[in-house]
Amino acid sequence: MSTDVRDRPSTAVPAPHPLPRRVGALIGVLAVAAALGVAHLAAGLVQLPSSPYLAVGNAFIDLTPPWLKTFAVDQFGTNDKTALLTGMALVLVALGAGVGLLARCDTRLGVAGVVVLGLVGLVAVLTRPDTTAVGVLAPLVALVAGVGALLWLLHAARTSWPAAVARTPRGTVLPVSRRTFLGTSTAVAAGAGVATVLGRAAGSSVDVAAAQARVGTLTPVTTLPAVPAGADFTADGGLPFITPNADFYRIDTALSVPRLSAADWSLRIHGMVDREITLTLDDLLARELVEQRVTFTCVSYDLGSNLVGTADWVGVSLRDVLLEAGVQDGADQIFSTSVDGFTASTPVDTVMEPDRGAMLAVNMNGEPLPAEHGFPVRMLVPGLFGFVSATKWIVDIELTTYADKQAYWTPRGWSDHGPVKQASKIVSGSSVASGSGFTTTLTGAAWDQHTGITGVEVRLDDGPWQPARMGADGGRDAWRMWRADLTGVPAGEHTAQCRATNAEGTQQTATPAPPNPDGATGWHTVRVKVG
Ligand SMILES: Nc1nc2c(c(=O)[nH]1)N[C@H]1C(S)=C(S)[C@@H](COP(=O)(O)O)O[C@H]1N2
Ligand SMILES: [Mo]
Repeated sequence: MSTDVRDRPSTAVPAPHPLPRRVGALIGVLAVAAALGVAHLAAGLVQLPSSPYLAVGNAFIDLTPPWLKTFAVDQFGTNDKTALLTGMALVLVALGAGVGLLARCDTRLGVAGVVVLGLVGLVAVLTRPDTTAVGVLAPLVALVAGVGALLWLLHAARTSWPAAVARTPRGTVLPVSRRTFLGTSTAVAAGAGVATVLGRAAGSSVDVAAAQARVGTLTPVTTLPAVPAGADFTADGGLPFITPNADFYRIDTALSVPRLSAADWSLRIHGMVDREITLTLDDLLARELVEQRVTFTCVSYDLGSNLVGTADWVGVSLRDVLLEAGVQDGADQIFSTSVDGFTASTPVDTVMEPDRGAMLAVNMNGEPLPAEHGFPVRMLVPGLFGFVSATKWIVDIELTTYADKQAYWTPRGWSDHGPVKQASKIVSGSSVASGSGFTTTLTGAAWDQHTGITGVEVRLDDGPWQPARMGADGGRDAWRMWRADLTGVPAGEHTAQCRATNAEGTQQTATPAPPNPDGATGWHTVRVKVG
């Protein structure tokens, strides 16, 4: 692609020839990549979740209007975060290319473009609830790296594309060497990659495993009996009664899992209390520990979805801690805050019920809380949806009023009270030929935490309701498994439905309601293929 200009008059001053467009675009993309790589590294080194990339993503999540959030979850389900990060990456590639095209024509414009992108990252980091003064380091260093990479690449490119440089006094073009640009761009790309990888490694170097080992296996004063035999129907395709930690659903507003060391953690209890209390992990573990078997449900549970699971939790009574602090008259809201800025509004009345079992949990299924589920400490209240009660990585509890403070989901169109809704779902269906038709076996789960489930009925094709065989009762705060064998089912497609009855004799309502604003209702309905 070298241009032969020897036949032109040697005195002519060529107009500054812009670089090929694709080179300009590539330069912009690489400069943005360099900035992000350096940002990751800086964020990792200062051990803070201050990576501008994640901060922009988090800010985006927090600012997402409810309709867009619903759309994203509908489209991508629990992959909505991957979709967001991928979308952001594509947008950044486009913006980087745009900046590069500007820089190709006018260096100053390109620099201005990088600065604008850098400032967006800086603002996002500054508005994160978990940013400290040192947290602005990452976006600032990133900005410098981005501008530096842009200038370096432009220089290399202009050296490499002869038409873009002025001629030598003798009128001959400089030797054509694309190698300069190739070398520089490879160096920038490799540097960005290495910085990202190192940043990740540094960022995850808070040794959660060591901190978890310190919590170890705890000895509660009240331990649970083993899950009764016959509590589940896993052999028939049903769910296990206890959900393994690795399979337990996860809901996080933030993009990265906070990694706390046990030594750094403390919980402040303040606001409308007689005595403010600050608890360290040692303080907490020195208290009386209790164990409870509790089923968690997310308010986003939609008929049949997997946003429900059961674990054995060990922790301390939240009521006892609050009795020590002395809740003042008029306080009706427990406002809990996570280290990542998530907040939940929990009714004081519910938590202060003597037999409610609201707790600050430190163990999940015999292990220290996994980082994903809130290590070192999370809150939980049997019978309330997670979004109003189950704050992970909890660091602050303020006694206040609903009139004074709104938690994370409230302004986003969700209820500020969240008792779980009585529900049942079909988990599996299988059929075997018997006689002239088939026997169809359905398994499922039913829950109405803090009340308990006594029965489940199933039906096919709006036929008569038939009682299911109930799994052994694992306690009123846990779900109950069921299995039903429907006989004489003809081959073909059928509609199966289930409904539960709770310990108060209330039958699960048929009235359908979506998850928003305070939980889904209705009968779970599935199509089963027989034969
Ligand atoms: N810090 C923090 N805590 C949180 C959330 C969150 O996004 N951030 N989500 C809540 C919601 S909506 C639910 S349903 C439960 C889920 O807990 P899990 O992720 O351990 O299953 O955690 C609650 N606690
Ligand atoms: Mo949730």
